[in-house]
Amino acid sequence: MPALVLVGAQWGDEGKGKATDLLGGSVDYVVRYQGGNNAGHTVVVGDQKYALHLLPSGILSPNVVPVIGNGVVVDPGVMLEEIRGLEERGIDCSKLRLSSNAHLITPYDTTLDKVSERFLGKRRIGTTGRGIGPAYSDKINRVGIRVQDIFDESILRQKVEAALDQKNQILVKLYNRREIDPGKVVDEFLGYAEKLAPFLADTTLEVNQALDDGKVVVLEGGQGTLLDVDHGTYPFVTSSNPTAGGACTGSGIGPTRIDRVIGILKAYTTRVGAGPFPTELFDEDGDKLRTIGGERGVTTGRDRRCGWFDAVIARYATRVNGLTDFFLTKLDVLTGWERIPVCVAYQVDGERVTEMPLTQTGFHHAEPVYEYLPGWTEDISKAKTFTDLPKNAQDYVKALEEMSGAPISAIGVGPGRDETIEIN
Ligand code: 2SA
Ligand code: GDP
Ligand code: MG
Repeated sequence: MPALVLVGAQWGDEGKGKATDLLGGSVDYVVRYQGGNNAGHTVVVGDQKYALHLLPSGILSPNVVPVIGNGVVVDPGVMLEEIRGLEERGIDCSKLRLSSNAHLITPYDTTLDKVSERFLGKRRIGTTGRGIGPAYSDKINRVGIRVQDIFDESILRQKVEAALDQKNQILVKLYNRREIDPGKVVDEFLGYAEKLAPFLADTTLEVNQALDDGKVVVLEGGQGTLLDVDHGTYPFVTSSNPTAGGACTGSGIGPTRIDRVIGILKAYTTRVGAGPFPTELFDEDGDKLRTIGGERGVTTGRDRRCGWFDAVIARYATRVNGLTDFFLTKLDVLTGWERIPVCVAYQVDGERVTEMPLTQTGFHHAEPVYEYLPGWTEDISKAKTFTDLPKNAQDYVKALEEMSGAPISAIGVGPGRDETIEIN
């Protein structure tokens, strides 16, 4: 059996956690392949709500082996705390596997993330402040600390000292902060070794073997396509590759193993943090989407920016991820509008474009061109089949499908596990 990828088709928070959880019953492995505890994946099971930041959403399904792949950056304290919180609620985390090659988020990464954002002032990215960018730049600069390093004290000490030689200069001279003591970082990390040891694994080997044995593997993306460091709205992006290509490098499987790439697509659009957002609303419609949709950051509690559906970015997501199908989420949130604007193209410096503009400046200048679709007022949260939806809601879904370039195979009509319409 092959692997499938779940990827956010917009700027994250499309409902990937719920989608992963939905597949949980028929899945053997759920692998996170990028990002870290900047993610906020919400899963609602009955009357219980879980907010996962680092752990794969598959952790909530008893038969799933959850895996933190090599492409993830791990804050070990946060990881142990998240496990503790789940175990307190009766969730068994003992099957969790942690790649020995994953990089660690160090205390200096978190400090640098926060102080550099403050330093940027108006030009800040609006990061989650979890040390994600600095940890990935350590990795690329070859001064990163990996999970395996905390099991070798002498290597750990050498690496932390080497990294801090450089970082302390930056902290003191550029940011006017106090030096960080390498000895303290080493002691803190050594203190995690015993607790992390049971999870340590050659995850690439295990996941490939699982595929050889006919198991079903889901590769769970964090954030979303437009936050991808290569394909997103750079520099207003996260520092990893949430897009489908990242699923291979971040988990250590080859592209030939993947036969399905599902884009999770919200029926409108949201974004957290700074950066361009053509369909953003600054009026009461925006407030209404935020309130009804509960659009607040799961990790930082920040209000999410809200706007209408943007077919240009949906098409772009289909292309750069090679999407096979979409899960459309939060259709219920759109109940009650008389007509619903959908962005079908942009006006960029006097020219109409139907694909992403060539340059980031073009995207900053993009003005949405709207088509207006008739809305519905009926409660759709109990709908079980496509034909249970009011005609206008059906037409809205069909229009989005046509504009976005891939079939819609499931529709979310509420946050709960069972509030989903599957389309065969
Ligand atoms: P970072 O911290 O370096 O990854 O931030 C860089 C940009 O990426 C955005 N980003 C996110 N956008 C949406 N959701 C995310 N996860 C949380 C959630 C966010 C939260 O599920 O709600 O709680 O605020 C997420 N993680 C990173 C971020 O806003 C920056 O624009
Ligand atoms: P993720 O980061 O992609 O996993 O998404 P988040 O958990 O950050 O945000 C999605 C939010 O929408 C969560 O609060 C989910 O419980 C909720 N949600 C997911 N699908 C639906 C849906 O179809 N309808 C409604 N009303 N809420 C949904
Ligand atoms: Mg989220």
